[in-house]
Amino acid sequence: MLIVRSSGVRQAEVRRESRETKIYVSLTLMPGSIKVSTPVKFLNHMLETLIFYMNASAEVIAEDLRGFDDHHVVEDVFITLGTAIDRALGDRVGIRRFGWSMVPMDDALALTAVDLGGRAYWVFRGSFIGERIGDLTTQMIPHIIRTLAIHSRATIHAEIRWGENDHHMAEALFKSLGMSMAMAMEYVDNTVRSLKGTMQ
Ligand SMILES: [Mn+2]
Repeated sequence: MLIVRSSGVRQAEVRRESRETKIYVSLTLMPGSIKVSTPVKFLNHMLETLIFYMNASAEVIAEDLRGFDDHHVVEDVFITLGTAIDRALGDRVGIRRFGWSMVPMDDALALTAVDLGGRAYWVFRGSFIGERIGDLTTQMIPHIIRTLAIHSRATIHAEIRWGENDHHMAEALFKSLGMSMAMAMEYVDNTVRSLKGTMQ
């Protein structure tokens, strides 16, 4: 069951419930309070980072009804957050559309570029040293990029250029993604930034 409610004020509330997970996302594209609660602790850290650098405020609550591993809840959180971003952007008229950033964190360097023109595509380059960071499996990180791109209808190119510490590499990536999204989502003027005349 998918219930979507949105208004014209860059805000969306999305609930996604299945036999595997229950997800609630309330998103406003303005800085403010950030409340994140999922069973995957390192995911909470990355979600708070992403939302903060996206200049957004949000409440993200996730429950895992089966508890097999981190896969279902991580994927379903990003399906729901991506849907909320899509709804909050509405017709996308007036946004900058493109955003990019390169972010270091000590040893790690991450770069991302996004296009919010309405077409989903994703490229991820990079590799982690270990199989998990805390309770998040590192193979879910490229999967997050893919899921977010599909459901927010964004093109996302993401690269972890180098690094020696998986926590730093992941955190630099989510900071960079947040900054690129903030830049692309920023309202510029009342024009459609496409020669085609529409971003639908
Ligand atoms: Mn950290």
